[in-house]
Amino acid sequence: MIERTFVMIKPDSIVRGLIGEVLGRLEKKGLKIVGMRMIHMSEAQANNLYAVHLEKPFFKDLVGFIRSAPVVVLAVEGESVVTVVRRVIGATDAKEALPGTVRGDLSCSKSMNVIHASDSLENAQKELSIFFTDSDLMKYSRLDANWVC
Ligand code: FUP
Repeated sequence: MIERTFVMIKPDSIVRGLIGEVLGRLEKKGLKIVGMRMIHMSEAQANNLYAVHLEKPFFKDLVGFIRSAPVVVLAVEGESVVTVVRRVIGATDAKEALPGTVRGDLSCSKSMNVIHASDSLENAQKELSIFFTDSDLMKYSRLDANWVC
């Protein structure tokens, strides 16, 4: 089934100059970027995105980190894209993330872990709606659509 998911290139990637590297991995996998914007996340957006972690001891640091520099927010479309992107990014704790995954190759940190992606279709829809309206999302076809996915 064609799905959409929310992906965010986090502040550590931006200040380390890794936007192209991270985007390239998604593109090379065959995933279609249908929305993309660089933003400095508002406190309201951060609280909304991480609402599930409100009571966690790391919540304040998490929001502080995510607002410490810009992020690139992405809407990504493809067959089973929620699961595919989660596999591409790897485990939350980058020390545990397997080589070959974005986090496994580019970080050793549990908090500054390069990239975020929604963990379910339900969360994808919720997270996309924090940053995008339907009219922000692009319609086009990748020429290699029948070759890579
Ligand atoms: P993930 O879905 O892989 O991004 O992981 P979680 O939703 O569990 O966590 C969201 C973010 O909180 C992580 F990307 C990093 C941060 N976090 C910490 O800083 N410390 C923790 O112990 C767990 C998560």
